Amino acid sequence: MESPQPPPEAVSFLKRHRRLSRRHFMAQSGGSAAALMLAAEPSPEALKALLAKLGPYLTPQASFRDVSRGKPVPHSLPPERLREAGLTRDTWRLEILPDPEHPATLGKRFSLADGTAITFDAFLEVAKTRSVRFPKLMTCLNIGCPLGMGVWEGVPLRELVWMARPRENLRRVHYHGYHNNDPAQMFRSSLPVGRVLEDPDGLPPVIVCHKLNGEWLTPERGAPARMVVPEHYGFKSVKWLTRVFLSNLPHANDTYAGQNNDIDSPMKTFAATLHVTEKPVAGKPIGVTGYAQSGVSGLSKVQVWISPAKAAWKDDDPWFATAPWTDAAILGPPESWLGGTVRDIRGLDARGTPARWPMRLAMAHWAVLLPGLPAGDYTLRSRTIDEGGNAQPMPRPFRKGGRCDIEEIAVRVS
Ligand SMILES: Nc1nc2c(c(=O)[nH]1)N[C@H]1C(S)=C(S)[C@@H](COP(=O)(O)O)O[C@H]1N2
Ligand SMILES: [Mo]
Repeated sequence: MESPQPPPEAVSFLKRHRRLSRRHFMAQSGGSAAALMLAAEPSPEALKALLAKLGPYLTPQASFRDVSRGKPVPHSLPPERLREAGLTRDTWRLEILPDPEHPATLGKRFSLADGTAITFDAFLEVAKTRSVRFPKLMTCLNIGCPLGMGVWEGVPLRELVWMARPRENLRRVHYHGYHNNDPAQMFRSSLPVGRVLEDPDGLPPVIVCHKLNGEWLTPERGAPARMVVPEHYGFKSVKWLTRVFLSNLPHANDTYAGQNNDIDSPMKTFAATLHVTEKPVAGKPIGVTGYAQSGVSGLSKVQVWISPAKAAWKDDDPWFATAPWTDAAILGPPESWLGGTVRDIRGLDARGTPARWPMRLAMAHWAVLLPGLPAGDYTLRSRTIDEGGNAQPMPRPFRKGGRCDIEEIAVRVS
């Protein structure tokens, strides 16, 4: 059912959009007739309804899309089995061990066998002084749309690594989650130790995460704790984390390397459409809204291009780089993060204002009003330009390093 009142989040989007649209559309005046019309009408009706449809900026935990392997998937275990599996906060134990095949030299180990594995209480004790939280989109390398946008909170993995007092022969950290005690079901991922110990280029740390959007992780999201790797696709963020190996292996050994996946490529920048004016009428402006993922190279622009559906395009320009794209307005950050509890969210100041916007590794919404068109069939495309000036899908167009195809949507004007 349609609700007559836009939800509060949507109202704040409208406010953000009004602010932005004036600035944005004024900057374009002096250009085409469309730009002049927009300058005269900073909050056009055709966009209002579409902006009101945009969902909340942060995805409620239960609304995340789920990517989980296992027979049965661990989060489907009944409560008693969850306890047996060590997947409740009072039964969880995290092991930190030397890799049996390529052992790092450690001063201490945390193991189930000798009763020294880390309990959730011990973990929370470290979290008291060391926990960090940061905004991040969770995106699967192989799915076209993000799974959800969250503020992820946990203990930097390096705090736990240092507790094992590594001395030498440590080049890689690999880790896996609960897998029904069946080695064939193991889902493992790995990182170079350098990335665990240090955060290059202003990235947040790799964390062992226990909270999402201010709440305990749910079983589906990987409770009691999962890895969260800020700049990588979801497969590095192993759920139901139970074991961390400190290893001298010099290369990746991720389960996800199967199926031809490129497991070293970090998150890409790309755009997708969410809403287009329904049943657009000839000569009337067409509103479009969407979202963009800002990858490791950031996001400087979102652009759209609408062209007759059957029009041929240059053979030597597969990504429409030379097409007459129109800039969209990137909407501002939400007015409220986690109900106003913005304390200690990486990248935000004490009042919740991001130091840069759009934020890297996060989502941004965008909107644009296109001039009216004659009746006919059209193809609408959107794309991003990253902070290096690369138009999507460049600089990394290969699908197995993350989905970033230029989206195409059919629009009929009548
Ligand atoms: N233990 C475990 N962790 C896992 C997975 C899994 O199957 N098992 N799937 C991974 C993949 S491929 C993705 S994309 C993300 C999805 O996170 P989400 O289900 O919280 O959205 O979880 C990752 N962590
Ligand atoms: Mo994934």
